[in-house]
Amino acid sequence: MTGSWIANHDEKGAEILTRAKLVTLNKAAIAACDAADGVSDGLIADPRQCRFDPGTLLCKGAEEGGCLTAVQVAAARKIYAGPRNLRSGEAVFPGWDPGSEAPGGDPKLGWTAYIVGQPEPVRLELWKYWAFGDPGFDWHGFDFDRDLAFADEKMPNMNAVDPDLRRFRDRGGKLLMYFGWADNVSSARLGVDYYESVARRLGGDRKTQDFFRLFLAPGMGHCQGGPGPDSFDAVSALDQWVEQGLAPAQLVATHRTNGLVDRTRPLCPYPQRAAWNGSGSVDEAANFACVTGGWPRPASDAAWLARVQEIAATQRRASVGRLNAN
Ligand SMILES: [Ca+2]
Repeated sequence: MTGSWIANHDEKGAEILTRAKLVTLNKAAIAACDAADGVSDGLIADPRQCRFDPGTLLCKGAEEGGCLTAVQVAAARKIYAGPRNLRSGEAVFPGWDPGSEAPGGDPKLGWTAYIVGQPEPVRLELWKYWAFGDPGFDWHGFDFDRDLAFADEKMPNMNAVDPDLRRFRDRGGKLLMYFGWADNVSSARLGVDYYESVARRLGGDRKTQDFFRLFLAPGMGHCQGGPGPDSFDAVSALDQWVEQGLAPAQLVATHRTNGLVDRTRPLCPYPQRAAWNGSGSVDEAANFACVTGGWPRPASDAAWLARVQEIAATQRRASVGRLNAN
C-alpha cells in the first residue's frame, strides 16, 4: 500500500490516478480479460492469466475520462507490478491485480482508500512506531532494500510465511484459507505463493490438501464485497473437516444485490478451478464443476519466494533461540 501510494503521487505529492481513472482502468481490465477465462461474466477468474496493459488506454489527444495520460499509464503499471528493490530489481511484494482497481466499477471500492485523497502513504505507523521506533520518521528516505531488510530482521513474526506446517498437520490441524481475486489490500497471489511453498515443502498437492486447502474467489474484494460471489460458510466446512474428516471438495459462494441472490458459484480448492459446463446460466453454481488443469500452473515469483523462505528460516532460528534461552 505504501508503495502504491508513492507510485500514484508525483514528486510534489500531487495525485496521479483519480477515482474516475480507477474506474476507467477497471472497465478496461475487465474488457481485456473477462472472456479469456471462458465465461463472460464480468469477472476475471484468474488475474495471473490477464495480460492487461494500461498503455492501451493512452490518450490519443487531449486527456478525457476514457483515457490515461502517459504519467497515469506509468503509475498504473507500477501499481500492478508492485514494489521492487531498486538495487536488484526484485519484486518485494505482489502488486494489486487487474480487476481490483474499482471492483464492479464502484470507485468507493478498490484502490481508492489507499491511494486517492490520502495526504501521505497509508500504514506509515508500521514503519514509524514498530519498525524504526521514530515518530519523526520521514518516508521520503525509505529504502526498499536496506529498510525492508531491517524490518524483516527486527520483526520476523510479522511475516507468516513459514511453509513447514508439519507440526500443525501432525497434531490434526486443518487449514482452510481463502482470498478474493479482486482484493484491494493484499493480492490473492500471497495466498497462492504460500500454498505453493507449503506444497513444495511437504511433497505436493495431495499431501498438502490432506490438511490445507486454498479457495480463491473471482471478483471478491478483501475478504468480502465486489461483483464476485463472496458469501460462503467456511466455518461449517472446517468444522466438518475437523470433526468428521470430510475435506471440502468445494465451497458454494453466493452474491447478493440489495439482499437478493443473483449469482452462485463453486469455489474450488486450488489449483482446481470452477469450469462452466457450457450450458445453462453462468450465474448458477450447478452449471460449474471443479476441474484440474486448463491453465498453466503459475511460476511463482522466484525472488519473492526465496525471500520469504529466508524470513521463515530466520523465524525458526529466533524460535529455537527463545527455546534455548528458556
Ligand atoms: Ca470471466
